[in-house]
Amino acid sequence: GPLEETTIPLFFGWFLLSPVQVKVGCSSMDFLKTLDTLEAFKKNTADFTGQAEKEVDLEQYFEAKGSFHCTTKFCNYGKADGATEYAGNPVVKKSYGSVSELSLTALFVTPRTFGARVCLTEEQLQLWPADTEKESEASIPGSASLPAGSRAHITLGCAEGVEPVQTGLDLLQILTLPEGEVVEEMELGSLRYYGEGRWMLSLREPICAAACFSSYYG
Ligand code: ACK
Repeated sequence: GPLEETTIPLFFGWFLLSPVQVKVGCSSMDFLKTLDTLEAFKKNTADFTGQAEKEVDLEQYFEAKGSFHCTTKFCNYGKADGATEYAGNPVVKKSYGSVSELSLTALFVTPRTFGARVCLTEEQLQLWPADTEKESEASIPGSASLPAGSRAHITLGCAEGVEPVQTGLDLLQILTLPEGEVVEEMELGSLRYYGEGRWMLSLREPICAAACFSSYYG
C-alpha cells in the first residue's frame, strides 16, 4: 500500500561520521588549492573556463553538495529500478546502521565534478548492486566491463548547474580511459592527466573514513 511505498528512501549509502567529514573536507580543499597553482594545470584551464590561459580558482569553482556520503543505491523513493528489491535485501537490512571504514584511494577533478574514489572491501561489496556499472554502458562505453564497485565515490563538489549524479559518471569515464601520464608527484600522491580537464590524484596513503550505512529521505 501507499504507506509501504513511502518507506523507501531517496538513496542508501555510507555516511561519513562528522569528525571524518572535517578531515576529508580539509584534505580535499588542500588538494584543490595546490592543483590550480600547478603549471600543468594552468596550461589546461580552457576546459574549465572556455578561454585559454585564464586563471581558475577551483575552491570557488566547485560548490559543496550536502554532507559527504558514498551512495550504494539510488532508490528515488521506490521509483528507481530495483529499489524495492534492494531495500528488502536481507544484507541491506542486517547492515543498516552499522559503521565501517571507507578507503578513499584517489581524488579526481573534471570541469563538472570533484570527487573521491572509494575502494570497497569484499564485505562492503555485498551492499553494492550488481548492475550499477552496467547501467551507464550506453553513456560511457566500456563501463560495464569495469569491476563491481568501480563507481563508488564521494561527491566533494559540483560546478554550477551540475547535479551530483555526474560525479560517479565522471569517475567511470576516467576509469575506462588508458592510464594518464604522471604529470606531477605531489605530497599526497601521483597526479595524472586524462585530457579534457580530467585529473586524478592517486593517494600515497589512502584516507580512512569511518562511515555509517544508512539512508537519506530528504
Ligand atoms: O553524489 P551522489 O552519489 O550522486 O549522491 C547523490 C544522491 O544520489 C542524491 O541525489 C545520487 N544520485 C542521484 N541520481 C542518481 C542516479 N540516477 N543514479 C545513481 N545515483 C544517483 C547523487
